[in-house]
Amino acid sequence: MSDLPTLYGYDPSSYVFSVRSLLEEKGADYHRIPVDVIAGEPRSEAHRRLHPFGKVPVFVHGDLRILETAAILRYINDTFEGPSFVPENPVDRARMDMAMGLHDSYGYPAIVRVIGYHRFPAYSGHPTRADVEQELDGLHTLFTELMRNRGDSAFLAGERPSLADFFVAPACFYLELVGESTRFAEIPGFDAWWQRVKTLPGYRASIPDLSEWGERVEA
Ligand SMILES: N[C@@H](CCC(=O)N[C@@H](CS)C(=O)NCC(=O)O)C(=O)O
Repeated sequence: MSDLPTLYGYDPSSYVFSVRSLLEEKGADYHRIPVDVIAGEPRSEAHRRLHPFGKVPVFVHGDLRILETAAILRYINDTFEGPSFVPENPVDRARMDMAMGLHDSYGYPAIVRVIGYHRFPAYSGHPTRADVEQELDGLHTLFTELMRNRGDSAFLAGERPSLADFFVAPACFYLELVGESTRFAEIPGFDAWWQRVKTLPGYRASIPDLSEWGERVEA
């Protein structure tokens, strides 16, 4: 399986952002095939042959097709050269998996509503300000729990960055972008962690070009 892998994705997608961050950290070479989420391309018949639920990212390597960002991140971590971002000890691995699971279950759906309110209301079902406040309350609970899980560690699951940091970082990027992140600064440890993550080269190199949204974000 020596062929270059292919990432089907939409750069602004937070999940695709995570995958690109890890590929950058690994220094991996790969093909990119854009699939425009806002234009509805993931739901096309062609894309559904790759992902029956019409989502990105999809990662193809040789005969292997991987769906689900957590699985893609694990595969990239385990298969490509470069440092590992999966902690060796089981306690930190559990903390990493827990952070990723919490973000998937309680973070991502809220992020879509909050960002959608500001940038793509039709795509996210025209949330009201009251909906956004409710989602931000949920995100406050999530980040509080993530910081509790982090404890005194520098990163979400230990002293070194793990898959969890790359998984959660895009959510924080977007909350900051739309001016909804100030309330999280009061959560003990949150800001110190977030400023640390922002220095990671893979994260910085993967900040999406949002010019189609009329935005320009510096790394
Ligand atoms: N559980 C999936 C979620 C993927 C997902 O929700 N992707 C969004 C973009 S961030 C998407 O493709 N949305 C297209 C749509 O719903 O039309 C994963 O971990 O990869």
